[in-house]
Amino acid sequence: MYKDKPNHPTTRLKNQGNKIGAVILAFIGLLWLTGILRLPGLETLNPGSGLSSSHNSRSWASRKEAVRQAFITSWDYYAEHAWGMDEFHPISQNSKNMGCKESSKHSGMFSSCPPTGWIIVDALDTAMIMNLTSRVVKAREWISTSLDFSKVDSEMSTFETTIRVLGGLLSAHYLSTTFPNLAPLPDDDVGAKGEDLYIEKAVDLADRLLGAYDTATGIPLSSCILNTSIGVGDRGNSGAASTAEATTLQLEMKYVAKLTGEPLFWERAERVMEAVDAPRHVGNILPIFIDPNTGEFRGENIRLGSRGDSYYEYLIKQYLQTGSRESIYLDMWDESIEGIKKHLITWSKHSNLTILAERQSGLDSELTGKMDHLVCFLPGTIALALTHGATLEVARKSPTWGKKQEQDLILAEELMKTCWGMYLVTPTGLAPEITYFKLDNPPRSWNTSDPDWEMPRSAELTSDPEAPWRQDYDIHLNDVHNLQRPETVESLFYMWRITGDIKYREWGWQMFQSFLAHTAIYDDNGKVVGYSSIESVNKLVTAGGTNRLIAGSKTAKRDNMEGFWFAETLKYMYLLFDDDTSDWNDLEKIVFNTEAHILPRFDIGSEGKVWKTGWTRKERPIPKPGERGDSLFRW
Ligand code: DMJ
Repeated sequence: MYKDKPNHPTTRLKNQGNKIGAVILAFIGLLWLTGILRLPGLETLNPGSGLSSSHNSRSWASRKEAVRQAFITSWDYYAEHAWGMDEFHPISQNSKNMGCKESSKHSGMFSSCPPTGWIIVDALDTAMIMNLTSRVVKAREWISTSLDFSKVDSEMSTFETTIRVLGGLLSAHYLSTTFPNLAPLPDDDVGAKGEDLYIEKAVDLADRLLGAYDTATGIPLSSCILNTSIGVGDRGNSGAASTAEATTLQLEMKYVAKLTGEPLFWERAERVMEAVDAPRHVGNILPIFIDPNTGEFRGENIRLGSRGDSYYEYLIKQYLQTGSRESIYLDMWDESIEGIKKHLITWSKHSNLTILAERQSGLDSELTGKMDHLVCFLPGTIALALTHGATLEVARKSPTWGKKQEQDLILAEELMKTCWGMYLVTPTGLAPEITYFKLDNPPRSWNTSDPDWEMPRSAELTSDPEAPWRQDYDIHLNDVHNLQRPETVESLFYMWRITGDIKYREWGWQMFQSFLAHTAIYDDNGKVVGYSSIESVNKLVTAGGTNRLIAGSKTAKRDNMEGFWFAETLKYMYLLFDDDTSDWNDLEKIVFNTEAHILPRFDIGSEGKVWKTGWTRKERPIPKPGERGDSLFRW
């Protein structure tokens, strides 16, 4: 649903109540958050104004608490006005369920289009790790009494339903059963409504979703009607499936198989990987559409943005999920990363920023210097793939660590910086949905022939408003919206945990403050009641907008609070500032699904005797001289 970009912003401008009061309170709030103003009796936050401010654990705990408060505010407002509904529009206070066409004020009536848990289930594991017991109890009660997939008769996205709802239920099951001290249930609630609630709902949902996999190739159709378990092809793209969507279901289905002992879930998910790998696409980077009936790619648009992104993410995460036993997925990841370097990486014209570009008409077509915000998951995922979740310090002691690994680390660091620059370059401090970059003509490429070649390093992103690096960022009018997306903070989280470089935490804190300043919505008394995606990261609506703190409260809002604001953006922010060392928070023991739901790594049994990879990769066809893939050509 969010894979189709760009979204064209409307010119909707909302009057948000008492503007003067809101502005004053926002300003006071910001002063408080930045530590300039300290109210007696309240735990104060460490000043975030200077990036070199103190890094003691108390300041990080305070910052973590500030994120928790933003989650509570968002959750409580949703609970007050749209409890149980799938979408929430916090300014109008309208809401709607997935199957309904119109949104309206919450009536509590679900009969015509029942709810799917789109927000509650997505938000649940974040509430658990934040120890928000009463809210978790309320959500659990709702899941028990109001979530019934057998009633959902609308076409649900196979991918989104899997990553958000199935992933959320599985994570809730894992956390609540393995770590009962997280948001512990009150004594008199033990066993209420069935202790197996989350897993029962998850298995029912997974079973219904399998209907989408009934295709000639096993590649799932893009939608599924849950009450009948019937798959529906994407009408908008002549039935083609999105590559990322088809290949971002495996962590969830394999965990269901592991929990239930039912191999069908495993086999169906795995068969998709075999089908997608079968054409052995040149360069090991894939076009973003594939035909579920023939298994052939549709078109040659190759990118790591929408419809391409999480294919790559789930390669390395599948390898990690099953205890690093399924080397096929590591091979596929390794080959893909080499393909990405060779065909998609270039550098910006003025400041050598590393750019993850697109080939919109195949590997022989020109590079387009365009980065969806979605691609910013990659730096963190590269770091995860390099160390498998260990710290860099430990990973560097491994005998397999060498020059290639150091080079990939630089790639991750540089891409991280480019993504951070997307935030730094705008007046709101928030990134747009899509950014274009000025490239050389012709664009530079990764040097694969010279073993001594060093990757270009970028210039410092200085605060000078005239600094040349700013000229490299080119934001088009259609792409100026911000949907509260998580990818950059997701990568900051991995980069911080793995490298231990404090700057990633500081960048995250700065980013969080920008979210507070520019996405908050207010009630008539000027109190912050929630957060919304915004129309433009560039436009401050007031005159005299040099004062970001004041002007920021008047960005035009889109009137939507996204599920992934709860599930991902606030979760990764919280974990970025979290020093907890529990197993559920240990990157070597868990994998996050693509919606940031926490799943355990597990053993597939020695030599895969219990669960195993049931397929091998096909031989790559030998290209004729001059054909693509020939050594004179490119592979
Ligand atoms: C999330 O739903 C998932 O992370 C998905 O893989 C793509 N991005 C959105 C949020 O931006």
